[in-house]
Amino acid sequence: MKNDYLSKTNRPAKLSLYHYQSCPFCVVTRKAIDYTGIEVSLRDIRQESRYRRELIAGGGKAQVPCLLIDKGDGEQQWLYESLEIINFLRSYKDEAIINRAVA
Ligand SMILES: N[C@@H](CCC(=O)N[C@@H](CS)C(=O)NCC(=O)O)C(=O)O
Repeated sequence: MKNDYLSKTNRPAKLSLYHYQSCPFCVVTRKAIDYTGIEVSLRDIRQESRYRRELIAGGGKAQVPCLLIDKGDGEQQWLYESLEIINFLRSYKDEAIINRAVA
C-alpha cells in the first residue's frame, strides 16, 4: 500500500513542530496534535534560539507554526501554515490506522 509519509526504509516520519507558546496559530496546531495523539517533538523558538536558527535555515523564514517532516532517508519537508499542518496530521493519522488494520 502506498504511504507518502513512510521513508524508503519504511519507518514513519519523525515530526517536529517549531512554535511558541503565545502564538494563536500554534495553540490551534498543538491542540490538533494532542487530539490526534501523534508523537511530535515541540521546538519552542522563543525558548531556544537554536530552534529559530534551524527554522530559518531549513524552512526559509521564521514564521510559526512550521512542521518539520523528517523521513529519515535524507528527505525533509518544512510545512508552514497551521491549516496545512492540521490537514497533514489528519492524513498521517488516517494512514497509520489503515496500515495497522492491514498489517
Ligand atoms: N497563516 C499562518 C499565520 C502564522 C503567523 O502569522 N504566525 C506568526 C506568529 S502568531 C509569525 O510567525 N509571525 C512572524 C513571521 O511571520 O515571521 C498560519 O495559519 O500558520
